[in-house]
Amino acid sequence: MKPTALVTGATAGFGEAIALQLAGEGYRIIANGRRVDRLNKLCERIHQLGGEAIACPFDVRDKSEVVQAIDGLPAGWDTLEVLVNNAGLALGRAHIAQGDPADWDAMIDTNVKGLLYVTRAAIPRMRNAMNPIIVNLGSIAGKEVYPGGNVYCASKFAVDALTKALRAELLEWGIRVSQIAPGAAETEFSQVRYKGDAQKAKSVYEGYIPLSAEDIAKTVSFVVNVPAHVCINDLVIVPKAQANSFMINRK
Ligand code: NDP
Ligand code: 8X3
Repeated sequence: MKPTALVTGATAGFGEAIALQLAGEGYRIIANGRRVDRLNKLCERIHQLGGEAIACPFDVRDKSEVVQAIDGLPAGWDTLEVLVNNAGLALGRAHIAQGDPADWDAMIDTNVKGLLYVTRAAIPRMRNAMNPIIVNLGSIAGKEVYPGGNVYCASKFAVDALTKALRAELLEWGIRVSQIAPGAAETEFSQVRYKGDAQKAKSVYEGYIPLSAEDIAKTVSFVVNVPAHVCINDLVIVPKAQANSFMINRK
């Protein structure tokens, strides 16, 4: 049986590219996200390319929806070799003093609690897999804070901490746990962050070449496909023009 990968947030950006990359390598894909039409299109595309994929729509913030969906995976799709915890978002760039608590709730509920709900539900499905691995999408925002990053940064610091905790706790079961921490990548991320302000979103990537979703998909592939005795604990990847969260060399 070919190995199976559950990818959260596969309707756009990194998740979609990761699903396509892994499908191209022979993984059977369980594609998650909330936008069902996009999930169906992604699965159709994978089928046309000769791969196997099923849509698994749920909101990672909804504890019972997560459990129902993962417990209810169809026969033949219920052993997971790979879990990619990718679903996530930033909302706004306000300082804490002016921040919107609804944005804070959404980021913490999605990036932190969502990752926990999905991981908890998936672990029993990974225990009997051949060479299981969990890949968490952190961020350089989880390595250093920047003004206006506050709660998003905190949520990604939490991903960093939870990655380390899971690695220790799943050691005896042979489940590898890796984090990929990207810098600026052009996806729908900034459109979501700036709530549809296309100009503001575009300006984030002006004057340099940002990472692409495909760059991250290839990185996930690298981390997943290392030899079975190896684990990449943490991989920070940025565009050449970016030194850290504060310094981008724009021409
Ligand atoms: P996109 O906005 O392009 O994609 C985000 C994905 O997450 C979408 O598929 C969206 O699907 C899904 N998602 C969001 N909320 C939920 C939810 N509640 N339940 C299920 N799925 C959800 O962003 P990216 O691809 O850029 O981001 C992917 C991950 O990478 C995020 O965790 C982000 O924090 C991280 N990251 C991004 C960077 C960047 O510069 N782009 C850099 C570093 C890290 P839907 O709306 O259909 O539910
Ligand atoms: C996204 C990268 O620098 O916008 O995680 O926070 S950043």
